Amino acid sequence: MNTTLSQEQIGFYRENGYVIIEDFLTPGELEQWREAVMESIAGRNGLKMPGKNININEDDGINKDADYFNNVFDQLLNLWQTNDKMKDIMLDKRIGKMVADLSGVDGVRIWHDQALIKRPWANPTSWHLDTPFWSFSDRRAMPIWVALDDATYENGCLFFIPQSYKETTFENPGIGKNMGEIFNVYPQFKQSKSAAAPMKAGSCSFHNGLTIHGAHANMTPGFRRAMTCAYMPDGNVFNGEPNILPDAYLQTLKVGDLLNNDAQNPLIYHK
Ligand SMILES: O=C(O)CCC(=O)C(=O)O
Repeated sequence: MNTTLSQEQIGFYRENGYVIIEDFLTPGELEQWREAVMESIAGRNGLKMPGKNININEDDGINKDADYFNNVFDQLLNLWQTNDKMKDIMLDKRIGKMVADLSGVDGVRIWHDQALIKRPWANPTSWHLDTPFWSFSDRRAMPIWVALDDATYENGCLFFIPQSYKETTFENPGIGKNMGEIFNVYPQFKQSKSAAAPMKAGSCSFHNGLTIHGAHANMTPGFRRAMTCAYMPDGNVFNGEPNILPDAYLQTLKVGDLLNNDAQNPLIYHK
């Protein structure tokens, strides 16, 4: 795994709110990730995430326009909790260190992982923000997005609005079926030039959870598979948003409680 970040890459991330790391995985590691992801998805029998009784083709109560959203991608969350190979992959402290170096935080916890499988002819992923969906509010949180197939203009590569993370807030514009709805909330970015992020399989990106981003439709008969994981800086507290937290755990939480449960949000790196 290519986990060494140059000062230039860190500087680019801090300026633009995203960075692409070419050849993050070796060809052998890419095969291991693909195998683990597909095995863990098969083991789920359609269950979207542990702790909630929701299947991948059902309304999860989190995203608007379920009928449309379920044809954006198959979204399976917290595979690390139900598959040991995924646990080894996702809890890798070298990735935690990359997140700490990019964001400047001391400790990094997993918020949730997710496989995002754009099926043939899938809908586009509308422009959206990530952090406002989550149960904590931290401007430094971020996901990694690892391409398991070549992500191209044709099959649904990511796009970012550079520097948008410096101005967006924790208000959630959602992710509906109108591609550009977010620009009604952030009119200052209506004229912005987007940055495309085509990637070879095994490359990855990190983006700030407050960077406006989206993805093309899949205009091909093939799959565009990605494995992602969102990271929460250590020390964050519950903001009242249920998001993906298991119902049983939610019942024990009140706003302001520290999110330090290692069974749900393991600490994968600390300086
Ligand atoms: O894979 C996609 O289409 C979108 C990914 C995304 O929005 C994310 O990883 O935050």
